[in-house]
Amino acid sequence: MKLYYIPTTRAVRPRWLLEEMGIEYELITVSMEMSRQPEYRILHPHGKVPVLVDDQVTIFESAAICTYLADKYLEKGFAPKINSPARAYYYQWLFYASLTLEAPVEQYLFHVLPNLPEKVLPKAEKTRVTSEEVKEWFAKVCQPLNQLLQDNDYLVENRFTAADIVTGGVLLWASKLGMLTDESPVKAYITKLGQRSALQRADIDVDAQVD
Ligand SMILES: N[C@@H](CCC(=O)N[C@@H](CS)C(=O)NCC(=O)O)C(=O)O
Repeated sequence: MKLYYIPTTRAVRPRWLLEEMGIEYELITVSMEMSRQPEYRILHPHGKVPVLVDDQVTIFESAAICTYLADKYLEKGFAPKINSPARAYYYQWLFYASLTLEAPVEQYLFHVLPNLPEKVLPKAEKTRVTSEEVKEWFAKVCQPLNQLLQDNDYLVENRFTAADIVTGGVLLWASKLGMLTDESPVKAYITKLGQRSALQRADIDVDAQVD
């Protein structure tokens, strides 16, 4: 199984899950140069990470990879049983993280923080939006999570699943960007997730430079 990867990106999410499950994998760090090559574009049409290659499966999108892996190794216990009621909530949080929660975080990174290189986002393409506006949007989308996490340690069946990795991955990203300042159940949840040894192993190359 090969995971195409860049440290500190969304590619950490499937790596985190692989570490949680104790599955062996080969990590291939993708340089900017490699991501432009036609051979890489066959794996990922936009030249991004992560990509997972597992026998006949070549799949991109971090949440899809995590969902695939958790199902493939269902016996490891990182997804609720297929067709169980918990499974509906599991899907809810996986989709919520990718479609609702990540939007303000991406907006903050691209349009509020000043230090993105011109080649990543030309100044002319920056949207006029204030830090407060985006933080307010983010706080609003965090509300259902704060509500749930008031009485629960994890998102589904109150046990750690791949939904915590995908949602937690977005929240950890938001936290690193400085979007989460006030004490809240979400903040306590992120602190707890950050203490997981599998995440620490997956994020070990946090300071690595990739060209
Ligand atoms: N929705 C996709 C986003 C993929 C994505 O944007 N990956 C970024 C890293 S977080 C990337 O590969 N950036 C490198 C580049 O654009 O060259 C996912 O979750 O996998």
